Amino acid sequence: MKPKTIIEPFKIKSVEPIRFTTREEREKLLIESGYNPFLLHADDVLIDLLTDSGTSAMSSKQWAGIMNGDESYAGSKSYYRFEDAVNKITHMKHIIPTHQGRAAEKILFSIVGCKGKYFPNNTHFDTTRANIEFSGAVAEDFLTEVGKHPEERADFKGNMDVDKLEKFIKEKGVENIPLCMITVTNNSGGGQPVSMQNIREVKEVCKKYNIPLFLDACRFAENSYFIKLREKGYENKSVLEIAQEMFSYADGATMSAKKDALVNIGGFLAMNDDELAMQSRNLLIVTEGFPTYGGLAGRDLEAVAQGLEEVVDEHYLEYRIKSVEYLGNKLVDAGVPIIEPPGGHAIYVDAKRFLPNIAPDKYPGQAIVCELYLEGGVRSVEIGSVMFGKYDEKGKLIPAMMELVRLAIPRRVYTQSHIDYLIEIIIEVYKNCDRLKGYEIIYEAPMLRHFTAKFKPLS
Ligand code: P70
Repeated sequence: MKPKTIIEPFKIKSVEPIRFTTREEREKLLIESGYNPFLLHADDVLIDLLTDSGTSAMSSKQWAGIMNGDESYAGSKSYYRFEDAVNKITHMKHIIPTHQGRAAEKILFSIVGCKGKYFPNNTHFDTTRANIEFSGAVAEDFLTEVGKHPEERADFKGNMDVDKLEKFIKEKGVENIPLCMITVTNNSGGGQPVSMQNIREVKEVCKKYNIPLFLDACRFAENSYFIKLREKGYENKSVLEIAQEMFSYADGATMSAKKDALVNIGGFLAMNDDELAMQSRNLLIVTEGFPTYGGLAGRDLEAVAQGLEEVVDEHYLEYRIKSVEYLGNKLVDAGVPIIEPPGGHAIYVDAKRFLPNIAPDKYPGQAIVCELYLEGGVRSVEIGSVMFGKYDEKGKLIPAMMELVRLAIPRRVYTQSHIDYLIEIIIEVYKNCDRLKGYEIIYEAPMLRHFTAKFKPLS
Protein backbone atom coordinates (compact mmCIF):
# COMPACT_ATOMS: atom_id res chain seq x y z
CA MET A 1 0.00 0.00 0.00
CA LYS A 2 1.20 3.53 -0.78
CA PRO A 3 0.65 5.69 2.34
CA LYS A 4 -1.63 8.67 1.77
CA THR A 5 0.39 10.98 3.99
CA ILE A 6 3.15 12.73 2.10
CA ILE A 7 5.99 13.54 4.46
CA GLU A 8 8.85 16.00 4.24
CA PRO A 9 11.62 13.92 2.63
CA PHE A 10 14.24 15.29 5.06
CA LYS A 11 15.09 15.64 8.73
CA ILE A 12 15.81 19.05 10.21
CA LYS A 13 19.37 19.53 11.44
CA SER A 14 19.49 23.25 12.04
CA VAL A 15 16.69 25.58 13.12
CA GLU A 16 16.17 29.32 13.01
CA PRO A 17 13.74 30.90 15.50
CA ILE A 18 10.98 33.15 14.18
CA ARG A 19 9.88 36.22 16.11
CA PHE A 20 6.34 36.83 17.32
CA THR A 21 4.95 40.37 17.38
CA THR A 22 1.67 41.78 18.68
CA ARG A 23 -1.03 43.26 16.45
CA GLU A 24 -0.30 46.72 17.92
CA GLU A 25 3.36 46.38 16.98
CA ARG A 26 2.44 45.26 13.47
CA GLU A 27 0.08 48.22 13.02
CA LYS A 28 2.95 50.57 13.82
CA LEU A 29 5.45 48.65 11.65
CA LEU A 30 3.09 48.65 8.69
CA ILE A 31 2.63 52.43 8.87
CA GLU A 32 6.42 52.87 9.07
CA SER A 33 6.86 50.69 5.97
CA GLY A 34 4.47 52.87 3.96
CA TYR A 35 2.08 49.89 3.81
CA ASN A 36 4.59 48.09 1.62
CA PRO A 37 5.72 44.79 3.17
CA PHE A 38 8.86 44.87 0.98
CA LEU A 39 10.00 47.63 3.33
CA LEU A 40 9.43 45.67 6.56
CA HIS A 41 12.34 44.22 8.47
CA ALA A 42 12.25 40.45 7.95
CA ASP A 43 12.68 40.04 11.69
CA ASP A 44 9.23 41.58 12.15
CA VAL A 45 7.64 38.89 9.94
CA LEU A 46 6.46 35.57 11.37
CA ILE A 47 5.79 33.57 8.20
CA ASP A 48 7.55 35.03 5.20
CA LEU A 49 5.84 34.18 1.90
CA LEU A 50 7.13 37.22 0.03
CA THR A 51 9.03 35.02 -2.34
CA ASP A 52 10.31 31.53 -3.02
CA SER A 53 13.42 33.15 -4.47
CA GLY A 54 16.68 32.70 -2.58
CA THR A 55 14.74 31.59 0.50
CA SER A 56 15.25 27.81 0.23
CA ALA A 57 16.79 25.81 3.04
CA MET A 58 20.02 24.30 1.73
CA SER A 59 20.85 20.67 2.39
CA SER A 60 23.79 19.43 4.43
CA LYS A 61 25.45 18.44 1.14
CA GLN A 62 25.01 21.97 -0.19
CA TRP A 63 26.59 23.38 2.98
CA ALA A 64 29.42 20.89 2.58
CA GLY A 65 29.79 22.20 -0.98
CA ILE A 66 30.08 25.71 0.46
CA MET A 67 33.13 24.58 2.45
CA ASN A 68 34.54 22.80 -0.59
CA GLY A 69 34.17 25.79 -2.91
CA ASP A 70 37.27 26.59 -4.94
CA GLU A 71 37.73 30.35 -4.90
CA SER A 72 40.25 30.54 -7.74
CA TYR A 73 39.57 33.58 -9.89
CA ALA A 74 39.87 31.69 -13.16
CA GLY A 75 39.13 28.07 -14.01
CA SER A 76 37.82 27.19 -10.54
CA LYS A 77 37.04 23.52 -9.92
CA SER A 78 33.65 24.64 -8.64
CA TYR A 79 32.86 26.26 -11.98
CA TYR A 80 33.44 22.96 -13.78
CA ARG A 81 31.21 21.13 -11.32
CA PHE A 82 28.55 23.79 -11.87
CA GLU A 83 28.96 23.61 -15.64
CA ASP A 84 28.57 19.81 -15.56
CA ALA A 85 25.45 20.00 -13.41
CA VAL A 86 23.78 22.59 -15.66
CA ASN A 87 24.88 20.74 -18.76
CA LYS A 88 23.42 17.45 -17.51
CA ILE A 89 19.99 19.07 -17.50
CA THR A 90 20.16 21.56 -20.37
CA HIS A 91 22.73 20.03 -22.73
CA MET A 92 23.57 23.60 -23.74
CA LYS A 93 26.93 24.37 -25.27
CA HIS A 94 27.64 27.58 -23.36
CA ILE A 95 26.89 28.00 -19.66
CA ILE A 96 27.55 31.41 -18.23
CA PRO A 97 27.15 31.95 -14.48
CA THR A 98 25.47 35.13 -13.27
CA HIS A 99 24.69 36.35 -9.77
CA GLN A 100 20.96 35.89 -10.32
CA GLY A 101 18.29 35.61 -12.99
CA ARG A 102 17.94 39.27 -13.84
CA ALA A 103 21.68 39.57 -14.47
CA ALA A 104 21.32 36.87 -17.14
CA GLU A 105 18.35 38.79 -18.56
CA LYS A 106 20.25 42.08 -18.50
CA ILE A 107 23.14 40.60 -20.47
CA LEU A 108 20.90 38.83 -22.97
CA PHE A 109 18.61 41.77 -23.69
CA SER A 110 21.43 44.33 -23.76
CA ILE A 111 22.78 42.33 -26.71
CA VAL A 112 19.61 41.38 -28.58
CA GLY A 113 17.20 44.12 -27.52
CA CYS A 114 16.82 47.69 -28.74
CA LYS A 115 14.10 50.04 -29.98
CA GLY A 116 11.99 48.39 -32.67
CA LYS A 117 12.48 44.84 -31.36
CA TYR A 118 9.76 42.64 -29.85
CA PHE A 119 9.98 39.72 -27.43
CA PRO A 120 7.03 37.35 -27.09
CA ASN A 121 6.56 35.13 -24.02
CA ASN A 122 3.68 33.24 -22.38
CA THR A 123 3.97 35.87 -19.64
CA HIS A 124 7.08 37.89 -18.95
CA PHE A 125 7.93 38.16 -15.29
CA ASP A 126 8.51 41.69 -14.00
CA THR A 127 12.31 41.67 -14.18
CA THR A 128 12.29 40.18 -17.70
CA ARG A 129 9.79 42.78 -18.86
CA ALA A 130 11.82 45.53 -17.17
CA ASN A 131 15.07 44.42 -18.81
CA ILE A 132 13.42 44.25 -22.24
CA GLU A 133 11.80 47.65 -21.85
CA PHE A 134 15.04 49.11 -20.48
CA SER A 135 16.72 48.08 -23.76
CA GLY A 136 14.03 50.03 -25.66
CA ALA A 137 12.30 46.89 -26.95
CA VAL A 138 8.73 45.72 -26.38
CA ALA A 139 7.70 42.72 -24.24
CA GLU A 140 4.52 40.96 -25.37
CA ASP A 141 2.53 38.27 -23.53
CA PHE A 142 0.60 35.55 -25.35
CA LEU A 143 -0.93 33.48 -22.59
CA THR A 144 -3.52 30.91 -23.57
CA GLU A 145 -7.07 32.15 -22.86
CA VAL A 146 -7.78 29.67 -20.05
CA GLY A 147 -4.71 30.97 -18.20
CA LYS A 148 -6.44 34.32 -17.79
CA HIS A 149 -9.39 32.92 -15.84
CA PRO A 150 -8.44 32.17 -12.23
CA GLU A 151 -11.51 30.05 -11.48
CA GLU A 152 -11.16 27.71 -14.45
CA ARG A 153 -9.28 24.48 -13.84
CA ALA A 154 -6.99 23.17 -16.57
CA ASP A 155 -3.79 21.16 -16.56
CA PHE A 156 -1.53 23.58 -18.39
CA LYS A 157 -2.70 27.11 -17.81
CA GLY A 158 0.81 28.43 -18.46
CA ASN A 159 0.71 27.50 -22.14
CA MET A 160 1.39 30.02 -24.86
CA ASP A 161 -1.22 30.84 -27.48
CA VAL A 162 0.62 29.52 -30.52
CA ASP A 163 -1.74 31.03 -33.13
CA LYS A 164 -1.42 34.48 -31.60
CA LEU A 165 2.35 34.05 -31.55
CA GLU A 166 2.48 33.22 -35.25
CA LYS A 167 0.16 36.08 -36.15
CA PHE A 168 2.39 38.42 -34.15
CA ILE A 169 5.54 37.21 -35.92
CA LYS A 170 3.91 37.86 -39.31
CA GLU A 171 2.68 41.27 -38.20
CA LYS A 172 5.94 42.56 -36.69
CA GLY A 173 8.36 40.83 -39.05
CA VAL A 174 10.82 38.07 -38.27
CA GLU A 175 13.73 40.52 -38.41
CA ASN A 176 12.25 42.40 -35.43
CA ILE A 177 11.91 39.38 -33.16
CA PRO A 178 15.39 38.36 -31.96
CA LEU A 179 14.04 35.57 -29.78
CA CYS A 180 10.91 34.09 -28.24
CA MET A 181 10.66 33.05 -24.59
CA ILE A 182 8.60 30.61 -22.55
CA THR A 183 8.51 30.98 -18.77
CA VAL A 184 8.28 27.70 -16.86
CA THR A 185 6.28 27.69 -14.71
CA ASN A 186 4.33 30.84 -15.49
CA ASN A 187 4.99 32.90 -12.38
CA SER A 188 2.79 35.94 -13.12
CA GLY A 189 -0.11 33.70 -14.09
CA GLY A 190 -0.29 31.55 -10.97
CA GLY A 191 2.78 29.30 -11.15
CA GLN A 192 0.95 27.28 -13.77
CA PRO A 193 2.85 24.76 -15.89
CA VAL A 194 3.48 24.69 -19.63
CA SER A 195 2.95 21.36 -21.39
CA MET A 196 5.63 19.62 -23.42
CA GLN A 197 3.28 19.67 -26.37
CA ASN A 198 2.98 23.44 -26.13
CA ILE A 199 6.76 23.87 -25.91
CA ARG A 200 7.06 21.64 -28.98
CA GLU A 201 4.44 23.65 -30.89
CA VAL A 202 6.06 26.97 -29.99
CA LYS A 203 9.38 25.53 -31.11
CA GLU A 204 7.88 24.53 -34.46
CA VAL A 205 6.64 28.07 -35.08
CA CYS A 206 10.00 29.51 -34.01
CA LYS A 207 11.83 27.07 -36.27
CA LYS A 208 9.62 27.95 -39.22
CA TYR A 209 10.66 31.60 -38.89
CA ASN A 210 14.18 30.90 -37.69
CA ILE A 211 13.62 32.57 -34.32
CA PRO A 212 15.59 31.18 -31.35
CA LEU A 213 13.53 29.89 -28.42
CA PHE A 214 14.71 30.66 -24.88
CA LEU A 215 13.33 29.21 -21.68
CA ASP A 216 13.00 31.32 -18.57
CA ALA A 217 13.80 28.21 -16.59
CA CYS A 218 13.64 29.32 -12.92
CA ARG A 219 11.10 26.64 -12.03
CA PHE A 220 11.96 23.99 -14.61
CA ALA A 221 11.82 21.08 -12.14
CA GLU A 222 8.35 21.97 -10.85
CA ASN A 223 7.18 22.32 -14.46
CA SER A 224 8.72 18.95 -15.36
CA TYR A 225 6.99 17.27 -12.44
CA PHE A 226 3.61 18.67 -13.53
CA ILE A 227 4.27 17.24 -17.00
CA LYS A 228 4.95 13.86 -15.42
CA LEU A 229 1.71 14.05 -13.43
CA ARG A 230 -0.55 15.47 -16.11
CA GLU A 231 0.70 14.86 -19.65
CA LYS A 232 0.06 11.61 -21.44
CA GLY A 233 3.18 9.70 -22.35
CA TYR A 234 5.33 11.16 -19.55
CA GLU A 235 4.07 9.18 -16.56
CA ASN A 236 6.96 6.73 -16.69
CA LYS A 237 9.73 9.18 -17.58
CA SER A 238 12.00 10.55 -14.90
CA VAL A 239 11.83 14.25 -14.10
CA LEU A 240 15.40 14.58 -15.32
CA GLU A 241 14.45 13.08 -18.69
CA ILE A 242 11.46 15.39 -18.94
CA ALA A 243 13.60 18.42 -18.11
CA GLN A 244 16.17 17.35 -20.69
CA GLU A 245 13.46 17.06 -23.32
CA MET A 246 12.12 20.51 -22.42
CA PHE A 247 15.56 22.05 -22.83
CA SER A 248 16.14 20.11 -26.06
CA TYR A 249 13.57 22.37 -27.75
CA ALA A 250 15.32 25.52 -26.53
CA ASP A 251 18.23 27.38 -28.05
CA GLY A 252 19.01 29.07 -24.79
CA ALA A 253 17.84 29.73 -21.26
CA THR A 254 17.94 32.27 -18.48
CA MET A 255 17.78 30.88 -14.98
CA SER A 256 17.43 32.26 -11.52
CA ALA A 257 19.06 29.49 -9.49
CA LYS A 258 17.39 31.07 -6.44
CA LYS A 259 14.31 29.00 -7.25
CA ASP A 260 14.75 25.45 -8.55
CA ALA A 261 18.47 25.20 -7.85
CA LEU A 262 17.64 25.49 -4.13
CA VAL A 263 20.21 28.17 -3.36
CA ASN A 264 20.21 31.60 -1.79
CA ILE A 265 21.98 33.30 -4.69
CA GLY A 266 22.93 32.41 -8.25
CA GLY A 267 21.80 32.14 -11.82
CA PHE A 268 22.98 31.47 -15.33
CA LEU A 269 22.58 32.22 -18.99
CA ALA A 270 22.89 29.24 -21.31
CA MET A 271 22.85 28.99 -25.09
CA ASN A 272 24.07 27.08 -28.10
CA ASP A 273 24.97 30.01 -30.35
CA ASP A 274 28.74 30.67 -30.34
CA GLU A 275 28.57 34.30 -31.43
CA LEU A 276 25.90 35.23 -28.85
CA ALA A 277 27.90 33.39 -26.19
CA MET A 278 31.03 35.34 -27.04
CA GLN A 279 29.19 38.65 -26.81
CA SER A 280 27.53 37.56 -23.56
CA ARG A 281 30.84 36.60 -21.96
CA ASN A 282 32.37 39.92 -23.03
CA LEU A 283 29.55 41.80 -21.38
CA LEU A 284 29.68 39.48 -18.37
CA ILE A 285 33.29 40.50 -17.78
CA VAL A 286 32.22 44.16 -17.66
CA THR A 287 29.19 43.69 -15.45
CA GLU A 288 29.47 40.45 -13.44
CA GLY A 289 32.97 39.02 -13.51
CA PHE A 290 35.22 36.51 -15.20
CA PRO A 291 33.30 33.82 -17.15
CA THR A 292 34.14 31.04 -14.69
CA TYR A 293 32.48 32.76 -11.73
CA GLY A 294 30.20 35.47 -13.14
CA GLY A 295 29.32 37.40 -10.01
CA LEU A 296 29.34 34.37 -7.72
CA ALA A 297 31.81 32.88 -5.29
CA GLY A 298 33.15 29.39 -6.00
CA ARG A 299 31.15 28.15 -3.02
CA ASP A 300 27.92 29.45 -4.56
CA LEU A 301 28.65 27.50 -7.74
CA GLU A 302 29.08 24.34 -5.66
CA ALA A 303 25.74 24.92 -3.94
CA VAL A 304 23.98 25.41 -7.30
CA ALA A 305 25.52 22.22 -8.70
CA GLN A 306 24.38 20.22 -5.67
CA GLY A 307 20.93 21.89 -5.64
CA LEU A 308 20.34 20.96 -9.28
CA GLU A 309 20.93 17.31 -8.41
CA GLU A 310 18.54 17.46 -5.45
CA VAL A 311 15.72 19.33 -7.14
CA VAL A 312 14.96 16.61 -9.68
CA ASP A 313 14.49 14.05 -6.90
CA GLU A 314 10.92 12.86 -7.20
CA HIS A 315 10.31 12.44 -3.47
CA TYR A 316 11.26 16.06 -3.07
CA LEU A 317 9.02 17.20 -5.94
CA GLU A 318 6.08 15.13 -4.75
CA TYR A 319 6.36 16.72 -1.30
CA ARG A 320 6.82 20.16 -2.82
CA ILE A 321 3.86 20.08 -5.20
CA LYS A 322 1.56 18.28 -2.74
CA SER A 323 2.28 20.68 0.09
CA VAL A 324 1.39 23.70 -2.07
CA GLU A 325 -1.72 21.82 -3.19
CA TYR A 326 -2.64 21.10 0.46
CA LEU A 327 -2.72 24.84 1.17
CA GLY A 328 -4.70 25.53 -2.01
CA ASN A 329 -7.29 22.84 -1.36
CA LYS A 330 -7.93 23.99 2.21
CA LEU A 331 -8.51 27.54 0.98
CA VAL A 332 -10.85 26.36 -1.78
CA ASP A 333 -12.79 24.28 0.77
CA ALA A 334 -13.25 27.42 2.86
CA GLY A 335 -14.51 29.33 -0.19
CA VAL A 336 -11.46 31.58 -0.51
CA PRO A 337 -11.03 32.47 -4.20
CA ILE A 338 -7.65 31.41 -5.57
CA ILE A 339 -6.19 30.62 -8.97
CA GLU A 340 -7.13 27.03 -9.63
CA PRO A 341 -5.60 24.54 -9.75
CA PRO A 342 -2.86 25.39 -7.22
CA GLY A 343 0.46 26.35 -8.81
CA GLY A 344 3.89 24.85 -8.29
CA HIS A 345 5.58 27.34 -5.99
CA ALA A 346 2.77 29.44 -4.66
CA ILE A 347 -0.92 29.94 -4.06
CA TYR A 348 -2.38 33.02 -5.70
CA VAL A 349 -5.40 34.55 -4.01
CA ASP A 350 -7.77 36.13 -6.54
CA ALA A 351 -8.19 39.60 -5.08
CA LYS A 352 -10.88 40.57 -7.59
CA ARG A 353 -13.23 37.92 -6.23
CA PHE A 354 -11.96 38.27 -2.65
CA LEU A 355 -12.70 42.02 -2.60
CA PRO A 356 -15.18 42.66 -5.43
CA ASN A 357 -15.98 46.11 -4.01
CA ILE A 358 -12.46 47.46 -4.32
CA ALA A 359 -11.67 48.55 -7.90
CA PRO A 360 -8.26 47.74 -9.44
CA ASP A 361 -7.17 51.39 -9.19
CA LYS A 362 -7.59 51.10 -5.42
CA TYR A 363 -5.32 48.06 -5.34
CA PRO A 364 -7.40 45.27 -3.74
CA GLY A 365 -4.37 42.94 -3.69
CA GLN A 366 -2.41 45.42 -1.58
CA ALA A 367 -5.32 45.59 0.87
CA ILE A 368 -5.16 41.82 1.37
CA VAL A 369 -1.36 41.84 1.66
CA CYS A 370 -1.53 44.46 4.44
CA GLU A 371 -4.32 42.66 6.28
CA LEU A 372 -2.52 39.30 6.24
CA TYR A 373 0.41 40.98 7.91
CA LEU A 374 -1.76 42.72 10.49
CA GLU A 375 -3.77 39.61 11.29
CA GLY A 376 -0.99 37.06 11.54
CA GLY A 377 2.45 38.51 10.74
CA VAL A 378 2.30 36.84 7.31
CA ARG A 379 4.18 38.55 4.49
CA SER A 380 2.87 38.05 0.95
CA VAL A 381 3.17 40.02 -2.27
CA GLU A 382 0.72 41.73 -4.61
CA ILE A 383 0.93 40.53 -8.21
CA GLY A 384 -1.59 42.80 -9.87
CA SER A 385 -1.92 46.47 -10.69
CA VAL A 386 0.73 47.54 -8.18
CA MET A 387 3.28 45.30 -9.91
CA PHE A 388 2.07 45.49 -13.50
CA GLY A 389 -0.21 48.55 -13.73
CA LYS A 390 0.69 51.20 -16.30
CA TYR A 391 -0.67 54.69 -16.90
CA ASP A 392 -2.27 56.01 -20.10
CA GLU A 393 -1.42 59.47 -21.52
CA LYS A 394 -3.95 61.06 -19.17
CA GLY A 395 -2.35 59.41 -16.15
CA LYS A 396 -5.21 56.96 -15.68
CA LEU A 397 -4.27 53.49 -14.47
CA ILE A 398 -4.35 50.68 -17.04
CA PRO A 399 -4.92 47.77 -14.67
CA ALA A 400 -3.10 44.44 -14.81
CA MET A 401 -4.83 41.42 -16.34
CA MET A 402 -5.41 39.91 -12.88
CA GLU A 403 -5.38 41.19 -9.30
CA LEU A 404 -3.54 38.57 -7.27
CA VAL A 405 -1.88 38.08 -3.92
CA ARG A 406 0.88 35.54 -4.03
CA LEU A 407 1.72 33.30 -1.11
CA ALA A 408 5.07 31.94 -2.29
CA ILE A 409 6.26 28.91 -0.40
CA PRO A 410 10.02 28.83 0.28
CA ARG A 411 11.47 25.40 -0.49
CA ARG A 412 12.03 23.02 2.46
CA VAL A 413 11.52 25.83 5.00
CA TYR A 414 8.05 25.62 6.56
CA THR A 415 6.28 22.58 7.99
CA GLN A 416 2.63 21.65 7.77
CA SER A 417 1.78 23.40 11.05
CA HIS A 418 3.11 26.70 9.67
CA ILE A 419 0.80 26.14 6.71
CA ASP A 420 -2.15 25.28 9.00
CA TYR A 421 -1.55 28.53 10.90
CA LEU A 422 -1.47 30.39 7.57
CA ILE A 423 -4.77 28.83 6.49
CA GLU A 424 -6.38 30.00 9.74
CA ILE A 425 -5.15 33.57 9.18
CA ILE A 426 -6.31 33.74 5.56
CA ILE A 427 -9.77 32.41 6.42
CA GLU A 428 -10.06 34.95 9.24
CA VAL A 429 -9.14 37.81 6.87
CA TYR A 430 -11.61 36.49 4.30
CA LYS A 431 -14.44 36.37 6.88
CA ASN A 432 -13.86 40.02 7.69
CA CYS A 433 -13.17 41.23 4.16
CA ASP A 434 -16.06 43.77 4.24
CA ARG A 435 -13.96 45.87 6.57
CA LEU A 436 -11.07 46.23 4.12
CA LYS A 437 -10.42 49.48 2.26
CA GLY A 438 -8.43 50.27 -0.85
CA TYR A 439 -5.10 52.07 -1.10
CA GLU A 440 -3.55 54.90 -3.08
CA ILE A 441 0.09 55.14 -4.11
CA ILE A 442 1.86 58.18 -2.68
CA TYR A 443 5.38 57.38 -3.98
CA GLU A 444 6.54 55.25 -6.89
CA ALA A 445 9.79 54.70 -8.80
CA PRO A 446 9.71 54.84 -12.62
CA MET A 447 10.44 51.08 -12.99
CA LEU A 448 9.61 48.02 -10.87
CA ARG A 449 7.64 50.33 -8.59
CA HIS A 450 6.27 47.59 -6.34
CA PHE A 451 9.63 47.08 -4.65
CA THR A 452 9.75 50.59 -3.17
CA ALA A 453 6.28 52.16 -3.52
CA LYS A 454 4.59 53.82 -0.52
CA PHE A 455 0.85 53.67 0.03
CA LYS A 456 -1.89 55.40 1.98
CA PRO A 457 -5.09 53.62 3.04
CA LEU A 458 -8.27 55.19 1.67
CA SER A 459 -10.74 56.18 4.34
C1 P70 B 1 9.86 35.91 -7.45
C2 P70 B 1 11.14 36.52 -7.98
C3 P70 B 1 12.20 36.20 -10.10
C4 P70 B 1 12.16 35.77 -11.48
C5 P70 B 1 11.11 34.96 -11.97
C6 P70 B 1 11.08 34.62 -13.33
C7 P70 B 1 9.99 33.77 -13.88
C8 P70 B 1 13.07 35.80 -13.69
C9 P70 B 1 13.16 36.17 -12.35
C10 P70 B 1 14.33 37.02 -11.90
C11 P70 B 1 11.18 38.02 -7.86
C12 P70 B 1 10.48 38.58 -6.70
C13 P70 B 1 9.17 38.98 -6.83
C14 P70 B 1 8.47 39.45 -5.74
C15 P70 B 1 9.11 39.51 -4.51
C16 P70 B 1 10.42 39.14 -4.39
C17 P70 B 1 11.11 38.65 -5.49
N1 P70 B 1 11.22 36.12 -9.36
N2 P70 B 1 12.05 35.06 -14.14
O1 P70 B 1 9.68 35.89 -6.23
O2 P70 B 1 15.22 36.27 -11.14
O3 P70 B 1 15.19 37.36 -8.88
O4 P70 B 1 17.06 35.86 -9.58
O5 P70 B 1 16.83 38.09 -10.58
O6 P70 B 1 10.14 34.51 -11.16
O7 P70 B 1 9.05 35.40 -8.22
P1 P70 B 1 16.13 36.93 -9.99
